[in-house]
Amino acid sequence: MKLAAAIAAGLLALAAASAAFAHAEPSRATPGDGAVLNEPPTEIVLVMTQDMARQAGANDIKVFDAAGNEVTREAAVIDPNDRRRLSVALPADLAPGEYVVRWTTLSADDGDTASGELRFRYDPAAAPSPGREVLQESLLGGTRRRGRPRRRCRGASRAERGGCSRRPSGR
Ligand SMILES: [Cu+2]
Repeated sequence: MKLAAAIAAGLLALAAASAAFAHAEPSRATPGDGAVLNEPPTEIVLVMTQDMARQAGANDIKVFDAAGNEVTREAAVIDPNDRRRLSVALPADLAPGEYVVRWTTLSADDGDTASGELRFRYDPAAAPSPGREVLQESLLGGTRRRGRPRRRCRGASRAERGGCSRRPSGR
């Protein structure tokens, strides 16, 4: 009983600290930042550090080619079962080249907006590299995921499995 209260207090403190210092920023990215891919990616998936507010247009991912032209043709969507997971489909005819992934979010936790960009390269001839798939650890990820069904882990991409399994924090 006493221990449970102490744990609850600790989680509240952690939640407060997280709300004060963090926004809904990518903790995991697929493809990873700086990835070199031999096959064109079919979608961009970002898992955020905080829940996103379900508000039209507030959360989005736009992908631009090296000339600055947007290649994404639809708006990003928040996973109906996971308010931290934002994804957008990429056109099947993506040309080889460098791409910039610009994301923007509205946090459901504290109402803060955030934005940033990641990069990947699609080059059929280059040595492939996964890039940085883990961008930062989610402060609340461990507590929020407890007790949730884990079906997202099954058959999911590498980055998503990383989000489900418990890895040492060094990664
Ligand atoms: Cu914030």
